[in-house]
Amino acid sequence: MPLTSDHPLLDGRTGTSPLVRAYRGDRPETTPVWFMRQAGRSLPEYRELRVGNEMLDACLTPSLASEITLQPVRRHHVDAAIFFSDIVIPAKLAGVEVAIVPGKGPVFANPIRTAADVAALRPLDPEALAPIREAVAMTVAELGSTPLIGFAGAPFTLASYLVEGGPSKDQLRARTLMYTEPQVWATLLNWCADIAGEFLVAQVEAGASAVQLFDSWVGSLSEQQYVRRVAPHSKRALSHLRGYDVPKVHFGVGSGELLRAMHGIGADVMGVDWRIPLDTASERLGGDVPLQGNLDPALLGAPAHVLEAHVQDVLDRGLSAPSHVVNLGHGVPPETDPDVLTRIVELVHG
Ligand code: 1CP
Repeated sequence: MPLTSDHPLLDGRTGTSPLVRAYRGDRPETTPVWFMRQAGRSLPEYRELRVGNEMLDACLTPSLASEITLQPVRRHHVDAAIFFSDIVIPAKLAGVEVAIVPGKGPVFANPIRTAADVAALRPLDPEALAPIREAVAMTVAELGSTPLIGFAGAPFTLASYLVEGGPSKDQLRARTLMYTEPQVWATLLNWCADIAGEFLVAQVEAGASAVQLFDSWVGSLSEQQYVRRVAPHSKRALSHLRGYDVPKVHFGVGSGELLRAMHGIGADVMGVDWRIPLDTASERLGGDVPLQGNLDPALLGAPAHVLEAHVQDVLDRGLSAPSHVVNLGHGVPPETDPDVLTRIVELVHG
């Protein structure tokens, strides 16, 4: 489906913004920058707003989700907002019982481990996405010419949480299921792909100007297994956006060996983690893929001159790609001094 003429990408608000231009392979006058997990615990204004509000309730209360999304844009003058939500929200809206435990992450009361568990998963009713559409619309109305990035968790990362029942180090249980019950696995990943795809469509239709598909834990897979058992489902998630002309970013932690295969699912831009320099990433991708990344979050706590040299190095290496959006190699750690992030934005823009 095409975007409507009042969508920010088409009505003159974000179509020529530095972020959208860079995502489309162009080099704007200033290099755009935003940060994964820019909303959240590094900001005192976020911590204040969260007092008395559970994480998932905040995500599903449009005024709160919108305000939290806007906070880092006001403070840091980043080139994009990323919608404040969580990768488990579509599962919750499809009726799966999940809580976000402070200091831990998403925890599922009933992990999905058998054919019967998978068969009992219900589709996501588009009506259930109403709070998401409302929050996105409210946010976009405030953002003006700053694009909003919508996002979803990719099927593998989402399925890892569902199978494990919560965060895990190596996604062992999930990978065991992948090998031993390939049919159950495929059905589960298709379900994840469809709820993620619908979540993305809701955000785009309500005004998001780009999307990012997070396959955060994909680095625990071999390339062979990724291509065979995961990539087709990630492709299915993005295929929900067929016909919508929005830039699609794909990102995974520890994905240096998988960059080419991950790009192949239909991504326009590849997010790169901190383990592989951008020039190497660009070479692996054939030199013609816009890149996003890849400051090492560990350097956010380093002395200013060390951090500044690192930012410059990332900018220099980013020149090897057709275009570059500066970001971290993974999310902002909660203990980050937010002034450091503001300073990075000034450096990149300067
Ligand atoms: O600015 C933003 O980026 C905020 C929006 C956002 C996004 C894009 C949040 C809010 N979560 C996510 C995606 C998300 N959630 C991912 C993919 C990105 C990534 O790799 O970081 C993943 C893996 C999750 C799962 C999750 N949710 C975790 C990780 C647990 C683990 O396995 O290590 C955690 C801690 C959460 C909770 C969560 N989600 C978001 C925030 C701000 C928080 C912390 C909640 C709090 O305030 O305590």
